[in-house]
Amino acid sequence: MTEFEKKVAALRKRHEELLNRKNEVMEWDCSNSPFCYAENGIYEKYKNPVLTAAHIPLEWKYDFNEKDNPYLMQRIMCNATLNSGAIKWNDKYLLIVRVEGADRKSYFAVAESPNGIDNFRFWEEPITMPDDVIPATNIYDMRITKHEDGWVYGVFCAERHDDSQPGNLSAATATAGIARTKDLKTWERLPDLKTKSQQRNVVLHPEFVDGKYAFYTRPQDGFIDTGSGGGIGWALIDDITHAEVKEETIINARHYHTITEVKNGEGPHPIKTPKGWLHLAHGVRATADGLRYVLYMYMTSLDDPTKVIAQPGGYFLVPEGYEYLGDVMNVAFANGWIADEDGRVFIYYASADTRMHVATSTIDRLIDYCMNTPEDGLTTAASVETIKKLIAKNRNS
Ligand code: BGC
Ligand code: BMA
Repeated sequence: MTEFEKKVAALRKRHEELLNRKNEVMEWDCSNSPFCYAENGIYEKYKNPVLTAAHIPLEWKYDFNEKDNPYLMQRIMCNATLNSGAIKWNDKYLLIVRVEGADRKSYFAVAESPNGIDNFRFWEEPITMPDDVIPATNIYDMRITKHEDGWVYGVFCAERHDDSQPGNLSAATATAGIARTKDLKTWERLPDLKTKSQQRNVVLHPEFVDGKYAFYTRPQDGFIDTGSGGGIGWALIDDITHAEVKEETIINARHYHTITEVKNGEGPHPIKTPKGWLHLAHGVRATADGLRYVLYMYMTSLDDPTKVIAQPGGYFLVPEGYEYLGDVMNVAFANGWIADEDGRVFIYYASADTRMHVATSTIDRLIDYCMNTPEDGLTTAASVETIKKLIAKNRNS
């Protein structure tokens, strides 16, 4: 073996070890402040992330020809694996990962695991996503929906420079891109969603409603600011191949001094349960240190998916410990989850726009959480009353 061959073999061995690493439920630990993982009974977090930039195939980074790459350098570096859509597919747990290169361009790639918590492996090549009429500069954060029309849809954010402000390099527009597939390999791009405002976090509901396609939307005045956009919206659409939002109603509003004060957005499409649709979403508030992204849940009615029937107060999941650290600090974001036949739920979330994790729970636990967590009373006085009610109940039981 030449020195080069030895180096390649060592590299491949380390990579295999990383890919084969077993994952374990994380011990809750608050003794080692500030790395406090607080037990909540609602879900389990895991020791290792399920995907990092180091998981992508070595062939995507290295030129393995000794003559052309004698130093065995990475020719194309990878920055992060984050906000992933998720779907159970031929008994495997699949993530449609947002992979971000060192060049800040995101692309989609499928990673597959036999059990949903470890051994995620990327398929051989990233997804080639066809462009809409006006090509996007960047695409990211796909929500995947197996629709009852028989197609699998991916809805994602397509970002372009806002050419109406030529002097401003940071002026951009966010639009919902729509594509569909039957095999997660070949994608047919449909025209982007037409709406009055900019849109991020658009999600396709899995069922027809009144014979129409239904979208969760998130109207926003600008590229970053939601402005008058009041929260998570809902729109019915006649033709998915020319999708246009004519009427949009806000179904999950933002509120002053809550976790959703600045923005909120639907996560993956909701899970249907006998008690209602279970929703996972993100809420954003401003801090002196920038925006804080946390996850929260709510439920809507089976008869009327625009009607909220449970709204547990506060957040559901936040970054903890090393999850705070990364490209964009203080961010937990989720756009994929899988409800298994046995009632288990795999919640895929990214931390700090850097890596992917899994948290596990069950449909029953999540319904219990949604139905029995007190609502946010929106003031300190109300929160104290809520706590005192619980104390009184515990006194009497
Ligand atoms: C980034 C996204 C981010 C958005 C708004 C985009 O350029 O790629 O990750 O959510 O800006 O900050
Ligand atoms: C948003 C999202 C994500 C990202 C987050 C934090 O606007 O759409 O892409 O995780 O910002 O940077």
